[in-house]
Amino acid sequence: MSLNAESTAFRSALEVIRAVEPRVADAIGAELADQRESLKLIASENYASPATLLAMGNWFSDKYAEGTVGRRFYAGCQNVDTVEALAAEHARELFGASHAYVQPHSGIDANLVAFWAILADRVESPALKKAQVRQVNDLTEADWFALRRELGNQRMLGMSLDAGGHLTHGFRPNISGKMFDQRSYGTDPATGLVDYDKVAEAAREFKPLILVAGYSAYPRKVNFRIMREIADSVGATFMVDMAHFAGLVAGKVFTGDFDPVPHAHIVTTTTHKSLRGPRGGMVLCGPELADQVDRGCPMVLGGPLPHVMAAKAVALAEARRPDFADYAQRIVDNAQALAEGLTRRGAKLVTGGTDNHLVLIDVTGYGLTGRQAEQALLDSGIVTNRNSVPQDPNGAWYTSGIRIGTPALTSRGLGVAEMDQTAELIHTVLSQTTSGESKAKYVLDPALADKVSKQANELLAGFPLYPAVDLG
Ligand code: DSN
Repeated sequence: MSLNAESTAFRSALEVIRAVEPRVADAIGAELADQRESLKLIASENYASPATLLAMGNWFSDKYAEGTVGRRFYAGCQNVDTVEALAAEHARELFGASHAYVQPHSGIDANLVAFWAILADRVESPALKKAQVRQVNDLTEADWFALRRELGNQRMLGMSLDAGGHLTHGFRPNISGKMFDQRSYGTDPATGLVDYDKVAEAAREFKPLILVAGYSAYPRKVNFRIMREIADSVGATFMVDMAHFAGLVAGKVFTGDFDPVPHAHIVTTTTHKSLRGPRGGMVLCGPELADQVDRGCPMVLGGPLPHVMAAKAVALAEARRPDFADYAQRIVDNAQALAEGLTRRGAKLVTGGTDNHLVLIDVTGYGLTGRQAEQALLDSGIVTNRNSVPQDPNGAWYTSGIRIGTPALTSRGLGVAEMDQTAELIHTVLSQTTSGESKAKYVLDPALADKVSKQANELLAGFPLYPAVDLG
């Protein structure tokens, strides 16, 4: 696509918006400027392609399309059917899945759809069975009471939050922690790695209905073949939330035992992290759960977002191109270079390194809390987020870790040499910051923050973001 086409498209869109509410047009332009200037190391963020972004701004946004392809609760969905079917086809082909449901609006939504499908498939509830075969009017108040009782308090075993698990895997602040009786498996205190024997032991004791694997802050691969064996040994449904590493699965960096799709009963993901698509979610599964998954809307989800499904189709088509595999490999090469650069300079990393797209620095090694480190880095033009580390002494708010990820900078074209420079900037800030009088306060010389910020900008200058987009 030529420079002119992209610039013209975005300039024209902003001109149309500006005529109605100029402050929105200004904010959109300012967001691009901010993203261009910051060293974005948030492990869950990326930069979608112009084609993906443009596919979202159109008339599909105006359409209701509850139901599934060819079976809608609204008339006139033929074009929505086209894009939903395309997105699902690309997803199936890309991941080798027999079924793909591309309607979830986010990762939380995708997980709720999966939980519903597993409950509906697995829980022995006569009332639920009646409700499923559309005899809802025949259900008595006692049936409904029984249905709620039978669906509630089912058991889920997932990775603990401080080991890198996700809030939606049964933790109290999320609805999954209120729906399910949850237990966690952690990581080995000495190595920081998942101890599969301990997971098996926890599964034998707890006998979960659902065994969940997947993480948002674990810097290593998970062996999904072993996890499936553990699930099978206790009759659990094995669910993998691959939101963080979907791009590495798509790009065939995670294969064999480390590709969740052949091993899990059901796989959920977001589409906007390492997969580099629009903000949204997706569920992959085999034929056994497909019917229940397809009930996601209106069972769990609000009306699908056809404009986002159009963008998912575009992004998934991009991920099927050979150059995406190269991108995925560079994400991991960059994360490993960043980990090596930090370790060489004395940083303490959870598990001592990384196999994936993220690195978790234990900032207690610098005498800081995660919150202090996050803000000091932000003052210096480096955008990261604080994160718990295993057995975190500072709790989930202040934390003791900084999570950094490479999908976004890799999309910009930065490589291993620039990762070493990035490690130097991060280490400089963290080693020059001292703890203040509270877990949130810190002392950092503003001149140093300014100097690092300028160096970060110089580093980025060689790798322009959206180089073909000139907003004028
Ligand atoms: N918020 C995402 C992350 O940053 O990992 C997960 O939901």
